[in-house]
Amino acid sequence: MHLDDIMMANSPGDEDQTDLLTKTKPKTKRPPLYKVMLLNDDFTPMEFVVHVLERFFGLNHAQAFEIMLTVHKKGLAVVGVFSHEIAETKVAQVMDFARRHQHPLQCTMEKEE
Ligand code: TYC
Repeated sequence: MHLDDIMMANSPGDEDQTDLLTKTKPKTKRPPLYKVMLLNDDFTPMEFVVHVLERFFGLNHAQAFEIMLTVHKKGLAVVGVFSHEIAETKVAQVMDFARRHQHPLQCTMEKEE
């Protein structure tokens, strides 16, 4: 056995230097989540917003009233966090329901970072 062989040998678990750039990390990434938000406006009745929050977001009356008031006072609020597909469905349901009742209520979604 030469000295060079001893110096180059890798111990178990000690990878060769060339692997550092090529090794891939096992991907355990969860799918991204999306915040669904309601926006304030001057015309949609408060009770309509409360009804939307109960109907489409499964909130009880007290929770729905509280979030409605937050939107009213702050301009917007996150009303739930969902997968992309569920978030899109919620936004579409709210926008369609508001349009059918001729209220300008706006609902949007945004990727959660
Ligand atoms: N600002 C509205 C009003 O005073 C109430 C409102 C609350 C509208 C929340 C939209 O997302 C909203 N009638």
